[in-house]
Amino acid sequence: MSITFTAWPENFARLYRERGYWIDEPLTDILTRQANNDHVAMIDAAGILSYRELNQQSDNLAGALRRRGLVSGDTALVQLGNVNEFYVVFFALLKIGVVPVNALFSHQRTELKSYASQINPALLIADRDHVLFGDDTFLDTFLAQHPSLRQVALRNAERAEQSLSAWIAEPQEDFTASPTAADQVAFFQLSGGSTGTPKLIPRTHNDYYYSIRASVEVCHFDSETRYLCALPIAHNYPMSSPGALGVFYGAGQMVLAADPSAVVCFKLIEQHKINVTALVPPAVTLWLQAIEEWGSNQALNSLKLLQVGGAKLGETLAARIQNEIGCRLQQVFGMAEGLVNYTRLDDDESHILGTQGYPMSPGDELWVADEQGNALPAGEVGRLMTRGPYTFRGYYQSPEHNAEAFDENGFYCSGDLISLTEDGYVKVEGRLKDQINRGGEKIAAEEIENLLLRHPEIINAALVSMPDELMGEKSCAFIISNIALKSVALRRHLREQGIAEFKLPDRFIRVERLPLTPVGKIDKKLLRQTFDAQSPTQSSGE
Ligand code: AMP
Ligand code: DBH
Repeated sequence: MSITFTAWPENFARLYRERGYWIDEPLTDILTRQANNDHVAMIDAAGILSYRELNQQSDNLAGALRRRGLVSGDTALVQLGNVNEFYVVFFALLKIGVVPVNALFSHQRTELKSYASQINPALLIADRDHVLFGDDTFLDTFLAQHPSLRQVALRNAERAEQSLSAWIAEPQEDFTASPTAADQVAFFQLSGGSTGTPKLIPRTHNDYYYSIRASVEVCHFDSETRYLCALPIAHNYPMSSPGALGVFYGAGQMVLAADPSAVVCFKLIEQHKINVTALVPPAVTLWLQAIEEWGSNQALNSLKLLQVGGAKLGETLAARIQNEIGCRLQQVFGMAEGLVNYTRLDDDESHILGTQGYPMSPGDELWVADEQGNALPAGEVGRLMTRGPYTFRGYYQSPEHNAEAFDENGFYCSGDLISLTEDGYVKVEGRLKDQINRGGEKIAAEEIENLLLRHPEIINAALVSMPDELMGEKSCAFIISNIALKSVALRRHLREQGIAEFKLPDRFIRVERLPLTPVGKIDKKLLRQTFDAQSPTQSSGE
């Protein structure tokens, strides 16, 4: 059985094949074409895997999963951090046509439950090192709540029958892969979201493989590439822009960092002669601070290219990269839904510093819409509308949301406000969607508001962004309650619901009433103006 999803209309599918964007090969081809390559593919804190080993280990695991009854069309919930096993698991699942959701390692109970209830997974792969899976308490409840789960494998498990590493070590000869068809769903990507429940994005082999090949071409990844993956491994950006899969496609080498801090990364860059990495803007600021503090960028000598994306990079910060880090900058404006824009390696300085690049594929269609849906000319700010060979056509099982997110011609409205330059470069100018971009980590306001409303003393709540020098944006919850509530208590309430730490509001403000727009919605624009007049040093009102 294959997964139901919104496919591209037949005439588009034909066009994308004719133009060579869709090649009808599974994503596993990225690895199997290197099956006899003994060069290093991947390095984490625990070990090194060559391409041959990565391929063999994923064959082993795929066989082990088959023997345990997993079949094509099943789904899996996976939560692994920046460890080699992530890609052993990813390829193993694709090889047997099992469709995964890769949760972020920062995700907690609420996110995992939401994903599981959307996909009804047959398999759970998790890590004993994650706080939720340190013992069996959560696991037992989770299994009871999701009876679709038939198998569990744990990294660092004590018992062999649940041990991911034992399954990976099960020898497997003459393995024949049976991935899902190339025009079917390969895996689900996670949306940053703007609604109450986190949405899933079906990605097909054809569309995702194309986004990787096109990225590799734009970014010149090849066998000389030594890429540091310092962002969360499951995120679309380090997976595909060109990310780990781009490294594998080019037969380069990837090194995994536990986090993007300068302390961790500078050492790895020096040790492995890393020449390219991808960061979000706040990490760039911290790297520049570290260079100032330590008085040297010596450790970063090998670094040739720094990709920055996930949130808007200010021009002042951008300008410091070349001088102080001593490498080229590439801006990356992408989304798990598809469209990725890059500044090109040979662009002039004004484009690299002042724009977020332009779409990576000539097959990408992009225009700017006003509120009535009319196309706006260059220079004017409006909503980003896009469709193309690797931009999805619908969130998984979300007909109502899809009706709003797409126009009648299949253009996706990302909720970003942009303008186009005369020569077709994108500038990100703001956002319409009800989301906070906290240094690249996206928070759907509605998700947090719903959790706040579960508090017995909270009558109403609105989450909005407030400017922050380091993170770009932080989150502030305006709440109406009959009694004063301490922010520690409110954070505890949210933690008890089990959500990722980055989603906890940075500040709480109690108000008498929330301002409304003429149509009766909470006027978040007005709420955000609270911060316009404040200096950044002003203390938080709690
Ligand atoms: P997600 O839905 O989590 O994949 O996040 C995608 C969103 O991140 C985009 O729609 C933008 O709002 C934001 N984003 C990504 N890259 C950039 C960038 N370079 N500049 C500004 N915003 C960005
Ligand atoms: O923020 C993103 O989601 C993102 C940023 C850069 C992304 O998905 C990508 C590149 O592919």
